[in-house]
Amino acid sequence: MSIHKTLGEFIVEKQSDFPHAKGELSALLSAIKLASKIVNREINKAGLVDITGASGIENIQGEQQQKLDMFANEVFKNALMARGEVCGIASEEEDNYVFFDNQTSRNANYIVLMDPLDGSSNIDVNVSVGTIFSIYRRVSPVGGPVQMEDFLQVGRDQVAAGYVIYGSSTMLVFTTGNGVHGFTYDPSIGGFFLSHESLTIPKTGKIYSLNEGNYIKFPLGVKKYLKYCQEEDESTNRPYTSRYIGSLVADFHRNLLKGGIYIYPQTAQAPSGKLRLLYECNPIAFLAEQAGALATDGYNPILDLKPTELHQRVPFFTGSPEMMETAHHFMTKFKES
Ligand code: P6P
Repeated sequence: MSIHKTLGEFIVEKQSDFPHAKGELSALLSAIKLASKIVNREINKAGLVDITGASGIENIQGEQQQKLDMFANEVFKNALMARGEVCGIASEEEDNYVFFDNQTSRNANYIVLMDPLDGSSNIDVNVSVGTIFSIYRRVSPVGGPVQMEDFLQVGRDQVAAGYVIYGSSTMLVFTTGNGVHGFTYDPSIGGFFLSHESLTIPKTGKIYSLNEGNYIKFPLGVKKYLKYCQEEDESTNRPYTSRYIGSLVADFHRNLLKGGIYIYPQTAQAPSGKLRLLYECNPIAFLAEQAGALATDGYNPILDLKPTELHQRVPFFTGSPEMMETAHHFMTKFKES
């Protein structure tokens, strides 16, 4: 009987592939594994206990914080602090960054940005949700408090990124710059086992994912691309298929496996786009490029954008390279001032 490789065994085997490993990154990913198991357990019984639904508290985005959002934030924050490899975190659920001011953590080399539970409004209706994380080496002096500059680094400087998808199965998908690898959780053993090594997105696909309810306010280039997807043309396998779960991690994960494109452009409610650059777009963009996909703001690579604010939003396009090229063509041709 073949036993799949655990995450820890995989990292040991690929030690040379993880230039930052030296055990620190392995310990950091191990903290993420532990936290995701705890969150997974709560999500799986969410319907049975009073932990679903809104907390009555708003986050900095002015959005209703779901109880599980806050629970997941505390679980990941505590797991990362306890492991001693991280000196600070930023989170969608925290107004500002958090310095881990204890003897061990303040001398740590890494910072983490995260969306602890993305798509959490889907939990009450039993739809897949996810955790997204982004890891950098700190740039401020080791031993002192973390600074905003540690968190406003360009996405291309990430040392690792990944997501946990809490779906029909729970998976941890991550990259350290040497490919994208997926580990599936076996609750009967309590471990993550290698199930998708070197994930690579199909060069093209037939799936487009965006919220067409926002059509009226889409940029003209998005409207033109959407109509392109819906036209009949056998030679290019059109019309494509619309698939939109409303959970970035779930939509991205499906498109990564099957090919496709995900777009969240500027809309009336979100004139700069809805998704956050630091802890949604940058980590997904790092994974995308490592898997042979592209990720842009409609014009420029996400990973080259210089962040200016912790919770800043950007338009987000990511998917199969040939589909992204076509979308880019329409965005450029019909660019509005
Ligand atoms: P809308 C979830 O709130 C999220 O941040 C992403 O996970 C998801 O793709 C998007 O927003 C859904 O937004 O406006 O279509 O409901």
